[in-house]
Amino acid sequence: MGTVTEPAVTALANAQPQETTDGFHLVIDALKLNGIDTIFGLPGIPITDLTRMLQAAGLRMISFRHEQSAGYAASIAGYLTQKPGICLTVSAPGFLNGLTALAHATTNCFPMILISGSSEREVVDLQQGDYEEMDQLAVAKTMAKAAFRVLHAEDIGVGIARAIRAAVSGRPGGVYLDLPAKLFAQSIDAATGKASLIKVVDPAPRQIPAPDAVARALDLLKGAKKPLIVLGKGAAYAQADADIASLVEKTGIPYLSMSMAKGLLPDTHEQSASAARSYVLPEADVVLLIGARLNWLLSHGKGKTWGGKDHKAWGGQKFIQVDISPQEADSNVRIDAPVIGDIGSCVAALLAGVGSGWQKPPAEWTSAIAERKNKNIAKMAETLAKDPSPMNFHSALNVVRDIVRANPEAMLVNEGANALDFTRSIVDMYKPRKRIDVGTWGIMGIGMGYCVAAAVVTGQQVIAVEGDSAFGFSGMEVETICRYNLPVCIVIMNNNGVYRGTDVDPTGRDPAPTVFVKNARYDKIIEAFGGVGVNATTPAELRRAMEEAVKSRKPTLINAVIDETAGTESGRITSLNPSAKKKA
Ligand code: ADP
Ligand code: TPW
Ligand code: MG
Repeated sequence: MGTVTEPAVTALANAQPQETTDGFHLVIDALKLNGIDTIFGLPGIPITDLTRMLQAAGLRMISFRHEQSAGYAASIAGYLTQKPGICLTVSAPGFLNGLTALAHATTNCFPMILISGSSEREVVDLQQGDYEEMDQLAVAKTMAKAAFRVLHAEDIGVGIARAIRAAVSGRPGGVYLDLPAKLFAQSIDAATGKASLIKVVDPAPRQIPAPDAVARALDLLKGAKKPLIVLGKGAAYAQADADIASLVEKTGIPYLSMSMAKGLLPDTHEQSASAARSYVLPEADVVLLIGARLNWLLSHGKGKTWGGKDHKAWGGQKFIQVDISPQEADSNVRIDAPVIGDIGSCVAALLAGVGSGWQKPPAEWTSAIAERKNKNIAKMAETLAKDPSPMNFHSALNVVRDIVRANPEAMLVNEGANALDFTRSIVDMYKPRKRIDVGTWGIMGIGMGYCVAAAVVTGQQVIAVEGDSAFGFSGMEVETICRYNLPVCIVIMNNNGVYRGTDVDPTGRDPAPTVFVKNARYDKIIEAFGGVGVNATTPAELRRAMEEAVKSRKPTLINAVIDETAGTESGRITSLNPSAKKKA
């Protein structure tokens, strides 16, 4: 032991106790500084203390039963708020459970950040078998718009700033942020730490379209005899609702809403051509796409749906595409007039060009649409008025339709196959961003995570219409809904299985792969956690239960007993099933 010399002792005694901060606090401060107020996640090593400290710091920490649901919640929170939704998980398995949602966010163009704790770098990199060892950054890169790792406390500010910018700027998407365990405990000088944080200025900069691109689009639109507007969820995300409605109304052009764009204008709008979709797609001559990709959901812009001779043939339409991604145009068919920029700026520019003297589309076009539309609506009204026993999708959804009409502010969550397709076509939406569903992938499992996020982010009543199979993917989150006492009313369209409940194992040994326990009582699940469970076998019972749920705002699960023969294979997309040449 050396002896301490006299001057050193004096220096030690005179030094101010240095104020320090650590990785935990810097992460929290950086998130707060950027207006993040809610985290969706699931605790465990190395982030347990972070979840506690986030809560203590006044952020809302919503704790789930499975990371996938937390991730879906974060993804849709991003869609609803234009701020990145944050999902927080533990290492390897927790990270992987969150990864599906990260990929989903990227695919759907939702801004989300998956923050996962990770194990010790030098052990992971030498593959020496650390606790929950995995090279998470490498895995995430393939499914995220961007992926970052922070190794030093001084870099936390930059890491979070980059993650936010990457998630919300340009085409939004999923971002991965890797925070190794050791980072959280690193301590640095508090003033240095504070100075290292970045409040992101203008995270999603406006992108103004080029005037010549706007002029080209307007020229094309002006010459159209049978114009059509297609609104996608990018248009809903952009929150340019008033200008989009003006553009539609000033031009008088009929429009179609993609699933999550329903309600951008009320579905009951006279220019809505949804009830004549199969007529307008092949007939239209110029199509203006706003925030909608020509992917499988629009039959790739070609083939028979669009009037083409065979499944790959172009139907002859000219396309104008408004999108923030310059690479989207021509991905499936020729885009004659790409308008690249943010939808708010693009629609404003188009509106300015439309002015006041715009020639509305020829009456032959709009009246031909109206004729088909009215016929289809009348046919649907007839079907909806029937009261078969047992209840079918139509008679049950007729009730949901009325409840949503009476509560237009309510959020509607929807997943399943028939339960999805029938709800989309039967239940009208009246306000923007109220319908959230399976999205671009047609993914099952978003249900309860979306319910939690929708309730937390909007404070509105949530109504979920769930296939019995779809519900199973996230059903345990019913406990989360009860724990946070959220105003969620889940309606399970229980037809005893995937698509329908009638299949049998030809060998007679097991249940068929698509069939579940018959007459299951899903309503009992929520009772285990103090929620309200109702078994509804008639539309009247369903109506009473839904009205009560909306009035009380209590977590409610209604088991709607649906005729097990009512559904069709894959709902509306039967044609996408590969058909076996040789039957089993
Ligand atoms: P849908 O499934 O409803 O047809 P898609 O997910 O296919 O919608 O398309 C959404 C499109 O919207 C994407 O191509 C995306 O780049 C675009 N987009 C998202 N946000 C914006 C925005 N703010 N401005 C412009 N385009 C956007
Ligand atoms: C993650 C495949 C598409 S729809 C569906 C499955 C399993 C369930 C349909 O049954 P449900 O609806 O919900 O009872 P209904 O009304 O037709 O009876 N795994 C994932 N995503 C998808 N899309 C599937 C499987 C699928
Ligand atoms: Mg089912």
